[in-house]
Amino acid sequence: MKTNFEQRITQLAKNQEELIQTPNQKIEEGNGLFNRYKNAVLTAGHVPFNWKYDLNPQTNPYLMERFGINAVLNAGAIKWQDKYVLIARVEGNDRKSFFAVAESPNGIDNFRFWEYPVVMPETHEPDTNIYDIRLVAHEDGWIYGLFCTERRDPSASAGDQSAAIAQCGIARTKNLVDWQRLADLKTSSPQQRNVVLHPEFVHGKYAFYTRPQDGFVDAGNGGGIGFGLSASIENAVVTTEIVIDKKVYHTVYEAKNGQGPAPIKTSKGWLHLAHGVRNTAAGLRYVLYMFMTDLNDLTKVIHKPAGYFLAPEGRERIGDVSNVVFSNGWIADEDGTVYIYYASSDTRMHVATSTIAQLTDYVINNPEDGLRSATSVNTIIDIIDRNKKIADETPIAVNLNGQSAHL
Ligand code: M1P
Repeated sequence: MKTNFEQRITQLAKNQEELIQTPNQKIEEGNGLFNRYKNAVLTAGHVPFNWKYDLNPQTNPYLMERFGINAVLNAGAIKWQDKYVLIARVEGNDRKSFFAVAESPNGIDNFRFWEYPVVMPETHEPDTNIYDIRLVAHEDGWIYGLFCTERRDPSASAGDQSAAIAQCGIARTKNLVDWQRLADLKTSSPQQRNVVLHPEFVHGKYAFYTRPQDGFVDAGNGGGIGFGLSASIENAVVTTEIVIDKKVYHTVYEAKNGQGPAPIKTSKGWLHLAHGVRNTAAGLRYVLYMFMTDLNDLTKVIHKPAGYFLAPEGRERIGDVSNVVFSNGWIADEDGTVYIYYASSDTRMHVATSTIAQLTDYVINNPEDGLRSATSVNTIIDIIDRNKKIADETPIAVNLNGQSAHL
């Protein structure tokens, strides 16, 4: 006969296995651009229960959760040894984030955390909090992880316990287990988040997407996605940041924006996924948007459709920081499928799938932002007129409520 302690451990193990092994299903009704999936791919519930519970009845007679996990979000992504690998931001109940690797055989379900969380080495200046890693297999042969390292602002008064300084931490690895920490990126900006390494050398140098920002939360006079070069990666310094995609009045990125994962190279240009932020009466709203840069000049945006690519929907709207989607990881497979990993409301991870062909068509052919209501109306009228023309030339027969009609 099992003791109550043993029964509860069995239940914990069973619940966790059921969660991990639940097959995910594509939601077929898409927008022609991507498909969402029914289940979140990684949640606090996926974190191994032996990270949370002391399983010894002598030292934990109540089988009490000793280390609570609050959320699993903002994961970097990479295809590695034929597995779809996420390095997630795991946030404890204590508000501290750390990184942990989870892998899946197919990219859409069965994500399982590795045995231990990542032990990230530190610089001489210890990190208070680390989060939002971007993974890049660089042409120099290393896998890099660039992430935000946050520390208390040393100039803050004793009464101000929330003033922080965010900077870009850099680490590299060959096996995703042993990490070598390099010096934090140096730029002239007082705050840096959302820094991403470009996968190729540019003029023989390491290239970085940055996000110069005045304050910890507000972009202030800074903001925009910047771009800069550094001769060294061990002691990376970007002296000149060119803003390639700036904040714009009355858009989904009017308050701030940031590069998502590293861009994907296509025959037409580099595909970028980014997040845009605007303020509302209900607080900040984070959405994802896309653009394309020139193959020969990474500072030149050659295509940028209007508005957002993906915004929080349904249950994605609710969480620790509601009305947020954020992506810092995607995987482009050999067959052209793109797995877009995104977190909703700073709480859990999802996947959406698309293809290079669809994403390229989207960025090139969807209309640009005319920046005014009247231009939006003109864009719609143009679509209606073209649809009327095609309907006259080659009408499509449909059956609506038992009645045949032509569109
Ligand atoms: O809470 C939403 C996001 O806020 C920050 O984003 P940004 O760097 O653009 O300001 C980050 O803390 C991010 O982790 C978080 O998801």
